[in-house]
Parts: sequence; structure tokens; C-alpha cells
Amino acid sequence: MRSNDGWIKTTCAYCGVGCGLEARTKLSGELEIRGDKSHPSNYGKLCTKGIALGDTVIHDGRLLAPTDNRAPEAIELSWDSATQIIADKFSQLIEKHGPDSVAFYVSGQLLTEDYYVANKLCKGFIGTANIDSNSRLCMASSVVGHRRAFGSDTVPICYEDIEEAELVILVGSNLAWCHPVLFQRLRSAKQNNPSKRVIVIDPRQTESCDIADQHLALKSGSDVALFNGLLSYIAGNDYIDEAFVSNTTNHAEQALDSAQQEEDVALVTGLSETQLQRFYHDFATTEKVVTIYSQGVNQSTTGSDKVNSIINGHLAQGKLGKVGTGPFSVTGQPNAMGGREVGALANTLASHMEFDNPEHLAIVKNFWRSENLALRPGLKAVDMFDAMAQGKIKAIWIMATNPMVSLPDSDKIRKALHTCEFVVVSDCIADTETTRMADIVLPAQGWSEKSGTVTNSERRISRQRRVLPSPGMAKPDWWIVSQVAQKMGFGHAFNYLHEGEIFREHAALSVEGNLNGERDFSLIGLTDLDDQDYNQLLPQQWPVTALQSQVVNQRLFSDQRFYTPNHKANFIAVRHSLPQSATSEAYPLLLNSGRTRDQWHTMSRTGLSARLAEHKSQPYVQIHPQTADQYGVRDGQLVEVRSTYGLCQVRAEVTRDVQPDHLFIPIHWNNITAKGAKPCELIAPSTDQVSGQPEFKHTPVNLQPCQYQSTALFTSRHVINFDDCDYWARQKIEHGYLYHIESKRSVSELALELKQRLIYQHGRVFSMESGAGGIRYHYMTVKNDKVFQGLYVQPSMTEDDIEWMVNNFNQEISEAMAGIDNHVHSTVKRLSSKTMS
Ligand SMILES: Nc1nc2c(c(=O)[nH]1)N[C@H]1C(S)=C(S)[C@@H](COP(=O)(O)OP(=O)(O)OC[C@H]3O[C@@H](n4cnc5c(=O)[nH]c(N)nc54)[C@H](O)[C@@H]3O)O[C@H]1N2
Ligand SMILES: Nc1nc2c(c(=O)[nH]1)N[C@H]1C(S)=C(S)[C@@H](COP(=O)(O)OP(=O)(O)OC[C@H]3O[C@@H](n4cnc5c(=O)[nH]c(N)nc54)[C@H](O)[C@@H]3O)O[C@H]1N2
Ligand code: SF4
Ligand SMILES: [Mo]
Repeated sequence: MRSNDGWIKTTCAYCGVGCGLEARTKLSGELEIRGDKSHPSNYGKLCTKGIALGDTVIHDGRLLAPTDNRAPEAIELSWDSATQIIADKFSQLIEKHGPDSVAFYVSGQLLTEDYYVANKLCKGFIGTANIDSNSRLCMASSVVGHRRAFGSDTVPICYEDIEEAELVILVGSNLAWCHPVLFQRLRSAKQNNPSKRVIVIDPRQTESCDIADQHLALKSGSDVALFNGLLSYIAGNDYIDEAFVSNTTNHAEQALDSAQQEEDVALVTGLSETQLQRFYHDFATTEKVVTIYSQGVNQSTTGSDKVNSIINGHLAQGKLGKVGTGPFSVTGQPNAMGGREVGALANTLASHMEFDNPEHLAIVKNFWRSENLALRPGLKAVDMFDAMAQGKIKAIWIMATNPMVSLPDSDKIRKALHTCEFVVVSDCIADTETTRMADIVLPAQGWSEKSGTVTNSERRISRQRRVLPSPGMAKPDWWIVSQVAQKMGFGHAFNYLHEGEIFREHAALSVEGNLNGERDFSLIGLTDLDDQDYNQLLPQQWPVTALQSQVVNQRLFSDQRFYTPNHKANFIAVRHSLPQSATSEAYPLLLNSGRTRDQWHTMSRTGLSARLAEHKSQPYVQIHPQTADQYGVRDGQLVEVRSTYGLCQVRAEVTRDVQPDHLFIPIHWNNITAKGAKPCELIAPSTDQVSGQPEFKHTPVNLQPCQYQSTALFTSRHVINFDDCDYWARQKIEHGYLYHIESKRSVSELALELKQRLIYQHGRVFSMESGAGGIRYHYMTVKNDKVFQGLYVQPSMTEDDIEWMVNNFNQEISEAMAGIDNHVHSTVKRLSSKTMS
């Protein structure tokens, strides 16, 4: 799929929109990126993160070789010995303690082929279902909601429906920042159709509200009450689609009963009757409604019920399976959907087949020719780490996820990994909080190096293609897993030579026992792709009955047949219940957490782009002005946020976007990019009882301003450890990093301390102290007549200071000196330049 002028078609590394893009290496070695106009997810559009992908393929911090960290000095290993060590250790533990003593924790950032092989090894050959994915933190409640309602984990929608809908409702979704290209498509559709409406349901005001006709800032965790109110309204005002409900659904009465018992929806949700009536009327009287929902729904102790409360509303009016209508769970990661397809969650088997179905067990067992198939579900992510902390799981293999940062109660995760006898981590980056806990670290190929398929939110399978060579010894995840499987004695089932072979096997499994459409997921049209077909594969939306050579837009359930035993959809009776943790006198504020526009998760990739760092350059907490006043917090000041679990240090962003007494901290910064800025340090490991998904958006906390005396900016070409300072956060800038530092010490003490970190061997150091009593210190080291490092210390920094430091870095020394003059002209008392060596 390389064009004559060198462009290679591939798929974006980030979100579940799954945008097609084209990449090409310039003569300078840089990677050029542009949107793929022919790709049906984005038709050429890309967002800031997609556009900046070229910045992130640099080799800074890359993991290059398998490493054994068990000895005091890490030892580099060959692939042969690394995979042998893992195979031996896993085999020994399994023999001694049984298959359930080992586990895999995998990720929606693996390719389908990687995912398939990991699931096959774990469930099919080791014989335990202790394989779970970070999708547990992301999609698990939606999976439960779909399976309860439809009998299958089916997203019925295609993106076109968002454009076709007359009303689009965003529930707990900041689409503008998290699925930007879908948001662009929605915005354009709204511009073209002035009667189209958008409603945002989110306790927080987000950029998604910019195009909203109504924003319902409901109370955190009250979505079930809101949607039960909708169901009652639909029934109470004769808006039910009687024919649809009676012919194609079960349990409508129970669900309605339950909804009608919901007392005082206005009080529970904190919304006015007028707001509620307007929303309900709009939903009930509009034919084409799409309800998009995401982590404000899923990441909750009532996440599964929230999902079903939304689906109930759609079922009541037959609003699904038709153009422009339906409930739409948008997926987060590039291959969250692929992981569900291969079944790499602890409670699913494979290929949308289930443990509780003996036929399914037989199909999978025969297909894999496995003697040792796991017969019951394994441990879900949070329980898996609990079992590790209790010493029950003795070996874990973590792939493409960073649980030290992304699972709740970081302290417990640290203890679990500490207790676990043998921790293997496959990643692309050498230094993450999780690789720091590993016994064996394995270098995996990352985006642009790896090759395979991913499935996006509308069930569309696209190829990720290799565009760059792999650095060091990096290998594909499927290859690494297969090597270990072979060395564990399962060679016959894992002798793959190419990812295309794995895909064909995955497609073939989807067809087993599924010739009459018994299951939703079928790739029957892709079972006999040859290598060339696979290499040239165009986007395919499943179910794939025949190879799609043109874009198709299919929606499921158009035939009103569902995958339940009687082929009817289920209403699920749900009731609002309060989130598991409540505020108290000691912890009176509520912490919400989520994403910013230009960073991705734990920043291992986006953290390498200077332009992406400009949007939000430091960890922050959104605080309402009234709350800020009450706690004596100024905008821009560092604050400490505490819960019963831990504490976190972030900069106050005082804004009316959050409600009084509500805080919001982004998930991205962690101990690699800042000191103590992780919200998961504070978050309780409470989960939805059915889905096992953690409650990330509702944590009782307290707040106090930090009392720091001095602040510094430090520019460097290399990563520096500033952990002995009270606060630091790292920002990527062109050719290096900018560190934001604060301290309890005086300005002069901090200056003295940080001066030690300058690398003097690069020739001259310019030093300048100014202000009465030396309240402002400035230093630059110089190499080849250019600024090599900079240090600026004073009581507090302004945006101007920061901008100036960034510009100063890498400047010609003469310009930099002039810059200093300009910048501090009024306070410069003395400008001395001296040479140190
Ligand atoms: N820029 C960027 N984009 C991403 C990612 C990223 O890291 N960065 N990650 C990707 C991934 S894996 C995912 S899962 C998606 C997540 O995408 P989203 O779910 O859209 O993102 P979040 O910011 O986690 O949460 C969405 C909103 O839920 C709201 N919310 C909190 N509590 C409640 C509640 O009780 N009810 C309701 N209705 N809303 C509530 C929050 O205020 C927040 O604005 O984004 C994907 N896209
Ligand atoms: N407080 C709070 N916590 C949350 C959330 C929240 O809203 N609030 N959201 C949750 C959600 S929805 C999600 S999805 C998770 C995300 O959390 P994580 O999955 O922990 O986040 P990432 O930073 O994406 O971690 C991926 C890791 O895999 C590596 N990697 C990338 N590609 C590959 C590859 O091909 N192979 C291998 N082996 N490694 C690779 C990257 O370098 C990186 O270290 O966070 C969850 N945690
Ligand atoms: S919307 Fe998502 S898939 Fe598309 S370019 Fe942006 S991050 Fe990539
Ligand atoms: Mo996610």
C-alpha cells in the first residue's frame, strides 16, 4: 500500500475513531503525516495528536533490548535467552501452583494479531482465563450493557449515523477532546443542518459544549436517575413504540416499573424540571436520535446500569438499527474493539463466544486443538492485582499498558507488583513506572514499526502498516508471545511466520459454529485472504460477509433480531444508587478525572512532542472560583489534593467549567513526567459489581494550597532527576525539556542547589543575579555558541518568563544575552559573565 510517491497508508496510533492516515519518510528522516482522504472514518481529517505523530517517532527513551533487572546491574539479554527465562519461569510456577498462579494484563493498544495470540496462549494452552485487558478500565460496563440488552457485545452504529441524526446526545463524553475527528464530523453536520441539535450531559462544562443546544450539568453519578426519568416520560406521554416493544423486546414492564419508582429525578440529578422536560421532550419527539456515551458512563460503580438505562430509552421507541439512530458507546483506544473481538477479557472466551455456553467451549477447544482450555472466567484487572498482592498470582506478563499509573490505588498496585515473584513487562519505552517494577523488560515494536489490524468504534477493521524500521531489537508482540509459547512446549499451535496468518486464523474462528449468523461477529469474507490481500486490505466493517472493496456502512439490528435466546432485546430494570464513596467532613470535595486534548494517557508517546505540550504544559486541577476562595487558593498556585488513599500535587486552574466543590485532574502526568501528580494515587479501587470497571470519576478529597517560596525553570537537552525538589514537572520543548520547579526553600538556596545540575564542561556559564537581595538568578551554559542549558530562579514565574526561557534555549549566545537584557532590563543591576570549567 505504498503509493508511487512513497506514501504508505496506515491507521492513527491513538483513539478509537481509527482515522486513516498516510505516512512518508522525508529525506531528512522525518516522518510526514497526512489524513487519508479515502478512509471512511475521517475522509482525510486528522486532529492535533494525529498530525503530530511524526514528532513522536523519535528514539528518545526507547527500549532497545530485552533486559533482566533481577540482578543489581541490569543485564541485556538475547531474545532467545529472554524468552527461555520467561517460558521456564512460567512453566515452573504452573507446575508447582497450577495455571491460575500466572496472569496476563494486556491492552487495547495491542494489535488484533497480538491480542489473539496472547489470549490463545493463556486460555487455550496455559489453561487459565487470568488474562484481562486495560479495556476493563474503559469499556467493560458497555460490554455488560450490550450483552445484557442485545445478548451480544454489539455496537449497532456507524459514524454516518452521527451525521444523519437530528439529535445527538453526548453522555459523559468529551468528544471534542477525546474523539476530535468524530466531533468535527458532528460539528460540520450541524453547520449544514441548522435544525440538528446537540445535548451534552456532563457535570463539567467541556469544549464539547461549544456546539451544544443544551448542557445538563447533572450531579456526578446520577445518570441512571436521569435516564429512568426519560423512560417514565416516554411511557407517561404515550411515546412508546408499542409494536416494536411488544414484538421485539423482553421485560419492558419491569424496566418501566423500576423507572417509575425513581423518586424526584430533579433532586437526584440537581437539574431543574424545565431542563428535564426539555431534554425528555426533545428525545421522545425526535425520530433520529444518537446517544454517544463514554467514560462518564462506564467508569462508575453503576456503569453497567447507566449503559442499560440509556439503551432502555432507545428500545422504548425502537430507536436503533435505523439510519441516524441508536445508542453508541465510543471506544477509547485504537483497538479496544479488537480486544473484545478476540476475547481478551477475563470473562469472555474468544471471538464473541462465552464461557457459560458448552457449545462455545467445544468450538474453541476443537479449533485450537487444545487439551487444556480454561473452562471458567479468570480474574478481572482490579481483582487480579489484589490476588497478586495476596501472593496468589506469582507471575504476570504486562503488555502495552502502564498499570502503575492507570489502575486505581497506585499504592496497592506498587505492593502487588512488589509481592509478585516474576513480573514481565513488554513496552516500547525504557523508563515507565511499570517497567521500573519489572524483572524482565521486553522491547516491543510500536506504532509505525508494527504491522497488523485494529478495529475502531464503528466496527471497522483497518490495517496499521510498518512505515519505519524497528530500533534496536524491538519485535512484534505476537512474535514475542509465540516464542515463549513455543518454549513452553506449544510450538505446533504458535509457529506463525507472519501477522497475516494470525489474522486468517482469527477470521476462521469467527466462522466456526457461525455459518447461519448465530453470532454477531463474523469475518467469513476474510477467511481466505492471501498475504497480498492482507497487505492491501482496505477498511472492512464487520460483519464481513464478503471482502469489501468499497466503503460499506452497515448497522446491526435493522432486522430487529437480537442475539438473545428468543432473539428479542432485553430491557433491564435499573435503579439509581449512590456511588460507593461519599464526601464527608474530612473529604468534602469530589474529584473527577479524565483527559486533555493533546496528551494521550501516560504520555509515553505524546510526551515526546513539543507542540502537543503547549496546550497544557503542567499537571493541573480545575477548581471553581468559589471553592478556590473558600480554600484560599489562587489561580496558577500549586495545591495538594488528598484522599484517604494518598495525595497528589497539581496546579490550580480556577474556572467555572467545574461546579463548586468539584475538582477535575487529568490522568496524564505521573512520576516520570512530574512529582506526585497522579490522580490514581487518590482513587479507591471501587468497581461496578457486574463489569468490574473502576470508579475513576467520583473520589471524595480535600484540598490545600502548597506554601512554596521559590520557583525555577530549568531547560535541558536530557532528562534530569529532580525528585529531591518539592515539586517538578517536565515539559517537552524543541530539542529538549523544560522543567518547572517549586520549593519551600528561599530563592537563593534553590538557585544554589539547582546550579549544581548545570553541566559545566560545555564551556562558558553565564550567570546573572539581580533584584534586591538576589531575588532573581539566571544562568546559561553554552556549547558551540548556543545556549545549551538555562536556569532561572525567582519567587514566582509568569507566562512571559516561561515563554522567554523556551525561546532562549538553543539560541545563539549573542541573541540570548540581548534577550536577557530585554527581559529583565528594569531590574538588572549587574550582568556578569564569567567562564567556569
Ligand atoms: N486527547 C485524548 N483523547 C483520548 C484519550 C486520551 O488519553 N487523550 N484516551 C482515549 C481513551 S482510552 C478513552 S477511554 C476515551 C475517553 O473519552 P471520554 O470519556 O470522552 O473522556 P474523559 O475525559 O475520561 O471523560 C468524559 C467526561 O465524563 C464526565 N463525567 C464525569 N462523571 C460523570 C457522570 O457521573 N456522568 C456523566 N454524564 N459524565 C461524567 C467528565 O466530566 C468528562 O468530561 O478517550 C480516548 N481519546
Ligand atoms: N484516574 C483515571 N485513571 C484512568 C482513567 C481515567 O479516566 N481516570 N482511564 C482509564 C482508561 S479508559 C484507560 S484506556 C487507561 C489507559 O492507561 P494505560 O494503558 O496504562 O496507558 P498508556 O500510557 O496508553 O499505556 C500504554 C503503554 O504501552 C506502551 N505501548 C504502546 N504501544 C505498544 C505496543 O504496541 N506494544 C507494547 N508492548 N507496548 C506498547 C506505551 O509505551 C505505554 O507505556 O487508563 C485508565 N485509567
Ligand atoms: S481523532 Fe483519534 S484516530 Fe483520529 S487523528 Fe485524532 S487521535 Fe487519531
Ligand atoms: Mo480508555
